[in-house]
Amino acid sequence: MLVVWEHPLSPYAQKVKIALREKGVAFEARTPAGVGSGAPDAGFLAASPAMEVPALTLEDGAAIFDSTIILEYIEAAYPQPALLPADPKVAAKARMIEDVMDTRYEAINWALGEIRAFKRAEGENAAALEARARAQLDGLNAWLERHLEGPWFCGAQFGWADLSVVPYVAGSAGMGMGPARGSKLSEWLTRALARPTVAQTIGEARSVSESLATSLEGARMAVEAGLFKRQYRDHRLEWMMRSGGVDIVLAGMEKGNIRFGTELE
Ligand SMILES: N[C@@H](CCC(=O)N[C@@H](CS)C(=O)NCC(=O)O)C(=O)O
Repeated sequence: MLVVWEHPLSPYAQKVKIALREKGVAFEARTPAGVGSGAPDAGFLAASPAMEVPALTLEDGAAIFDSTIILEYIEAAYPQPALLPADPKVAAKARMIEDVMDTRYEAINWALGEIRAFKRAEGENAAALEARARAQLDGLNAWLERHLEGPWFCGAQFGWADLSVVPYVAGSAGMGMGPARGSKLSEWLTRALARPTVAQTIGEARSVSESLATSLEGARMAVEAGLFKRQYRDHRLEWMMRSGGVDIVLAGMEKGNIRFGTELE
């Protein structure tokens, strides 16, 4: 059986699980020990040298990392039902939406987590960063609404674009930063969350986040002590640098509780 290396809270992993569920492909979901700490278990490292979830291990042992590459594999290996629109122009639109979500939108949700869960900023500093995040989310939500052309992003069929948007918009909504009530995007979110494949995947994330809430103090202390190093890379690092979080990055480097992208060997 396929193995999906994941963490239920990872939006990238959620994309993959929704796609497999839409296609009715059975898989075993495995959360690697130590994921996110900077020192995960060896079996996972073999599948994902960058130490990121998701990764997919095939029946013959071959492994694929990166959610977009995994989605491409799934679409080619299990073509029905198609998730990527047949029209090349519409397919490109779906991929552009995915890219915006994976880079720009994800960075904002992630930064909110750093501020709230890991207390990287407090008081006025936290309020200023949150205000930037709110303004950026409003901008992205407006951009998304301009691309919403029917019940789903690419028309009549739920597909690649929708499954790429829902983890992130559900994530910001879960932090009280969702789209405006009654907006087109909020109605789309309600529709998407009612879909069984999405409901199951987001439900798994919500139950993990409820149980994590009780152990969050432990995780925070591990980060504070530098035992758990959060990954500041790519768009996440850029978000901090341009949204007022330079001090957070510098403090994290000093305390040794942040790290950058993994160097492959
Ligand atoms: N480009 C990758 C990004 C995956 C990613 O960033 N995953 C995060 C979880 S949301 C992760 O595993 N980070 C590793 C870490 O924090 O150590 C993809 O699309 O799969």
